[in-house]
Amino acid sequence: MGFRDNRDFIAALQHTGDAKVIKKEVDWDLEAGAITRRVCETGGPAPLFEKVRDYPPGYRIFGAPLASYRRLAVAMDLKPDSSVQAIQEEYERRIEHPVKPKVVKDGPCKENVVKGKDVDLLQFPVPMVHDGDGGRYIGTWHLTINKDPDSDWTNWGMYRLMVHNRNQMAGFFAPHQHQGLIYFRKYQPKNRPMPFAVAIGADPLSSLTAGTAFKKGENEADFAGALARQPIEVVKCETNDLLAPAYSEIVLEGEVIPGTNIPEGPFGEYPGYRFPERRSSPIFQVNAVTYRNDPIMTLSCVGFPVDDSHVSVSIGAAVAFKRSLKQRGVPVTQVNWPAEGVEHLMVVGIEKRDDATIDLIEQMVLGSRTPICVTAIVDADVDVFNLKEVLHAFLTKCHPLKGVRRHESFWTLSPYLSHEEWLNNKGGRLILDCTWPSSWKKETTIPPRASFADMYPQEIKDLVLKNWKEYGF
Ligand SMILES: Cc1cc2nc3c(=O)[nH]c(=O)nc-3n(C[C@H](O)[C@H](O)[C@H](O)COP(=O)(O)O)c2cc1C
Ligand SMILES: [Mn+2]
Repeated sequence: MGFRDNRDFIAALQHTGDAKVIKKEVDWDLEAGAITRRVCETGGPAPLFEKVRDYPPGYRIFGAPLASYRRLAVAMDLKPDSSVQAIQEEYERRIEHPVKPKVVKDGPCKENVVKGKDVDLLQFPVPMVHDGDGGRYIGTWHLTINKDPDSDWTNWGMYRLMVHNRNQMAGFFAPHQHQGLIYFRKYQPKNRPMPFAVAIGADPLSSLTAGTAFKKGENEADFAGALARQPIEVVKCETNDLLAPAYSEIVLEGEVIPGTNIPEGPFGEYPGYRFPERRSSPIFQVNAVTYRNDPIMTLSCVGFPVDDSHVSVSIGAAVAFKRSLKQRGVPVTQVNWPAEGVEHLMVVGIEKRDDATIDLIEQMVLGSRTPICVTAIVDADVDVFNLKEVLHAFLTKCHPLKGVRRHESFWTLSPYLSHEEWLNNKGGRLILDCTWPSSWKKETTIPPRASFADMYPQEIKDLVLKNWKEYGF
C-alpha cells in the first residue's frame, strides 16, 4: 500500500538511508536551496531541515523528495534498488486500474485554519530557491487542483508558484497545460475567477501524478489511487468546493483573478538553466490556508540533472508515450526517458522495423505536448535503459543524412533558441533513426555486434563465465 502522508514516506526514506534529518539551522534564503541542489547533483539523501532561520521550531522543509529512482521506488513500495525498467513496468501495471478518491469529512490538513485578512503565506518557511529567482517560491513540489466547470474533470497539476505578497501568488501559466487550458477556455473569456486549491506536502504519489501528463479529462487523483493501490483521501476546502488530499501538510485555497497581471520568474528551470525572462501571470488570490501542526514545506530545487521533475517524467511520461505507441500499433519494446536527459531525450526501442514504423513514431512525437527535443529510435537488441548502448547505436547505426529528421516545433525551454524564436515559441525536434535499414537481413547484411554477448558461441561464454574467478579476475 502507498503512504498516506509525506511523514510516513520520510520515515521510510530515513530507514533506507535515502533521507537525512539536518539538525543545524539553515537559512530559507538560498542555503536550503543550495543544499538541496547539491544533493541532486551528488545523488545524496533527501534533506529534512528541522530548524529554519526566522521560523518557529517544527516548521520544516523537506528537499528533493523524488530526486532519485531509489526514493521513487520507496514511494511505490518497491525495493529501493529496483531498476528503472522495473519501476516503469510496475507503474504501467498499476495505472491500468484507476482508484477513485475517497471523500472524508476531516483530515490532518485542517488542524489549523486561517482565513481572509489573516492569511500570510510567509508564515511558512518559503525558500528563496536559486540565486536570481524572481522571488520566494511556495509551490515547487505540490499539486494545484482545478475543476472543469462543464464536466467531472478535476485536474491535478504541478505548476510552480511564486509568492507575490502576503496573500497573492504568481504562477507559471503555460496555456497548453491543463490548468491553462481550463482557465483560458472556461474562465478568462467569461471574466470569471477560477477557484483553485494547492496542496503542499501531500503523499508522494499524489504529487507524482500531478507532475505527470495524463490526458485531458482524466482525473490524476484516480491514478494516484492506482499507484498507491488505495483511494487517496480528500477533504473539501473551507472556501470552495474543491477536494484536497486530507493528509497534505498545507492547503492554499483561492481564486485566479482574470484581468490581472503580475510578474513571475525568473526561476532555475528543468533544462538546467535560469532563463532571463520574467513572465506574467494573473493573480492567484489566497482566501484561506489550512495546515497541519508543525508543517513540512516541500522543496524541489529544479535545475541541472537529476532533479524531481527529471525522475518523475522518466517514469510517467515514458509509460504514457509507450501506451500511446502500443495503441497506434507500433511494435514498441521499451521507452526510456532518461532522467539525465532533462526531459529532452527519449529513446524508443522497436521490435521490427519498416519505414512506416519510423514515420508513425515521428508523427506521434511531433503531435505530443511534451518538451522532447531528441527522439532516438533503436532496434530491440539495444537496451534503451543503457545509455552506453544507446550512444553506440546512434554513433554506428544512424545515417548522418538519411537517419536524421529535423522538424520545426513549438514550446521548448531550449537555451539554444534565439531571442526571437523564444518569444514566438518556436523550437525544433530531431528524430534519430538508429535502426538498421529495413531491407537489410539479419542473416546476410546486418553485421553482428562484436561484443562478448554476440560474438562467441554459448559454450565458450559459459566456460569463460564459469572460470572467471579462476583466471584471477
Ligand atoms: C518538480 C516539477 C516542477 C514543474 N514545474 C512546472 C511549471 O512550473 N509549469 C508547468 O507548466 N509545468 C511544470 N511541471 C510539469 C507539469 O507538472 C507536467 O507537465 C504535468 O503534466 C502538468 O499537469 P497537466 O498535464 O494536468 O497539465 C513541473 C513538474 C515537476 C515534476
Ligand atoms: Mn491533467
